[in-house]
Amino acid sequence: MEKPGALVQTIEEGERIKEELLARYPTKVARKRAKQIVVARAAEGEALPQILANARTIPGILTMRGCAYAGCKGVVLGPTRDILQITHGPIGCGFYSWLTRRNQTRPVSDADPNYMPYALSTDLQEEEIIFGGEKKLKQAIDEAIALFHPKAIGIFSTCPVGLIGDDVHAVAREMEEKYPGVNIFGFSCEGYKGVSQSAGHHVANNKVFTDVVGTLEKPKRGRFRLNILGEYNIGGDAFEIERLIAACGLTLHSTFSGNSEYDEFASAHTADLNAVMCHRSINYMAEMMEKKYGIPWIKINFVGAEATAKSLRKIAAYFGDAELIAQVERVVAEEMPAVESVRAEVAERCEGKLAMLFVGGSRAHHYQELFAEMGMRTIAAGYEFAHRDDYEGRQVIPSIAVDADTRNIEELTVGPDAERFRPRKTEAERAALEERGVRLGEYAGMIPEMPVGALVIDDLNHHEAELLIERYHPAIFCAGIKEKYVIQKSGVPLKQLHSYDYSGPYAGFRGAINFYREIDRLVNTKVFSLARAPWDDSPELLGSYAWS
Ligand code: CFM
Repeated sequence: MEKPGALVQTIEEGERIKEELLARYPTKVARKRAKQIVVARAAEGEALPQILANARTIPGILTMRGCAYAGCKGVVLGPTRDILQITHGPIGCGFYSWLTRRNQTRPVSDADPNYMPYALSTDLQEEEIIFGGEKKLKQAIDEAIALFHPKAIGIFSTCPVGLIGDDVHAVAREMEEKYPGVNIFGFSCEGYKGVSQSAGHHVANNKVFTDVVGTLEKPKRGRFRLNILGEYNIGGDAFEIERLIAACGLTLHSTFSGNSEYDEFASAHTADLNAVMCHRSINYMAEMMEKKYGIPWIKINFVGAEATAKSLRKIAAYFGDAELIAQVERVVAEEMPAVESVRAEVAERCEGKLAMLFVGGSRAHHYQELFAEMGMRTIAAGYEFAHRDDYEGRQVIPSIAVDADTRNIEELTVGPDAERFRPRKTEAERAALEERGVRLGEYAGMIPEMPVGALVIDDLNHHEAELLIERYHPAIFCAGIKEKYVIQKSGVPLKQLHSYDYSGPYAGFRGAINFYREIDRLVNTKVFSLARAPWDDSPELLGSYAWS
C-alpha cells in the first residue's frame, strides 16, 4: 500500500499544473481560486498548506455542489426510515432528493414502518407562493398523519419557503399541539441557506439534537455500546458494517443515519461511544453529544480493508476489554485472506494507475485508501463542500475565519445535562488512551494522508476537470452523476462515489472486495478509450429548417 508521503509527482510539477488551471481565469477569479488549490506536501517536516474552503462559488463557474436542503433532507435525515419527511416546496425538490443517493434500509420486520419509498411534498403552486403556504403545509400534515400514523414528522424548507416567509417552526408547534403523540419538527434548510450542502448538515444536526436525541430512555443491551455517526448506508454499506460490528461482539445502538429508526436517535445519548465516519456531515452532533452527555467520539473509517481493521481495533481499544480486543483480531484474521487474494490479483493489473477523486466531504479522502490498497495512486482529489478541518485537521478550527455565510447557521450553545451528563472516561483514562494512539475528538484531515505532489482542489469545476483529464489521462475519475457522462465522453471511466452507480456495498471487508473488482473492470476495459465524442469528428453541427 502506498504510504502517505510517497511522491506522485514533484511539488514543482504540481505547482505548474496549478498555474495552468488558473491561467484562463480573470485576475480576480484566479486570485480566489489560487487559494482553493494547493499541492500536497510531506506529512512531516514541512508545514501543511492552507486551503480556502467552504467559500462561495464564484458566479458563472460550473460547480459540482448541491444545496443546503439536499444536505439536510437528502443526506442527514433521508436514510432514516420512520421519520415521515415532508418537503415544503415545489415538487422538484422532493422528487430529486428521493432515493437518488441509493441509501437503503431494512426494517426489523414487515410490520415496522418504512416511509422511504414515499416522496411527500406540499407541491407548492403559484397561489401559495403569493398568498403563503402554511395552510397547505398543515393540510399535508393532517393528511400524512391520517394515512401513516408516524411517530415523528420532519418538515424541510426549500428556497421559496424562506423567500415568502412561511414559518415552518410555528406550524410544527401548532400541529404538535393538535397531535400530542407525534414529534413534529421543522428544518430551516432553504437551499440558499449556505454556500453548499454543508449548511444543511449543520441545520439537520442542530434540530435532531434539540428535538430528538435524549427524548427516550431506552438503552440497547450490551457491554460495548456505540453509535456510528456519519454513515448513510449507500449501496448497503451499513449492512456490511453491522455484520462486522456484531461479529466483534459490539452493540450498535444507532447509526446517524444509515438503516436507522427514530427510537434509536431518541435514545442515542445512552451509548458509550460515538464513532464518526463522515466527519464533515456530523461532527456537530458528536461534539454536542459529548458536551451534553459526556460521550467521547473517535474518528473511524470503514472504507478500505486496512482502514476497517484499524477502525475496529480502535473501537476495541477504546472499550479496553481484553476479550473484545481478541475477538476483533479473530474477525480481522478471518476476513483478511479473502480480501488479500482479490487484492493481490487486481493489483497486478491496476498497479501504478492514476485516480482522481472529487466527492462531497469525506469520500474523496476515504476512498484513497481503497485505491492505495490496489496499488493505484491519487493524483488529484478534493471536496465539493468540506471545510478546512477536513483538509488540514481539526487543530485549524480556531483559526478558521467566520464569515457571513457561516454566521447564517445557528451555532447552539450546549452545556452538560443536569441529570444525564456522565463522562464515559476519566481524565486519566483519556490520557492512557491517547498514549496508545486512540485520540479522542480528533481528525487529522485528508492532506496529511495524500501523496506528495498531488493536487488538492476545493470545489472543483468543469473547466478544471477537463484540463486535469487532458494533462493526466487518469485511469479513473470519481465523482457524481453531473460529471459522469461528460468525463466518460472524454474517454475516461467515471465511478460515482455518491450513489456507487448500481453496485455496492464498498464498506468493510466484503465491500473492499466489491470495489477492487469493480475498479479493476473499469480501469482495464478498453471501451472508454475507444469511444469517440461526437465533437471529435464534427466540432460544429450544421442544421437547416425546412418549410413547406
Ligand atoms: Fe459525508 Fe456522505 Fe460525503 Fe456528505 Fe454527500 Fe454522500 Fe458525499 Mo454525495 S454525508 S460528506 S453530503 S460521506 S451525499 S453519503 S457521497 S456528497 S462525500
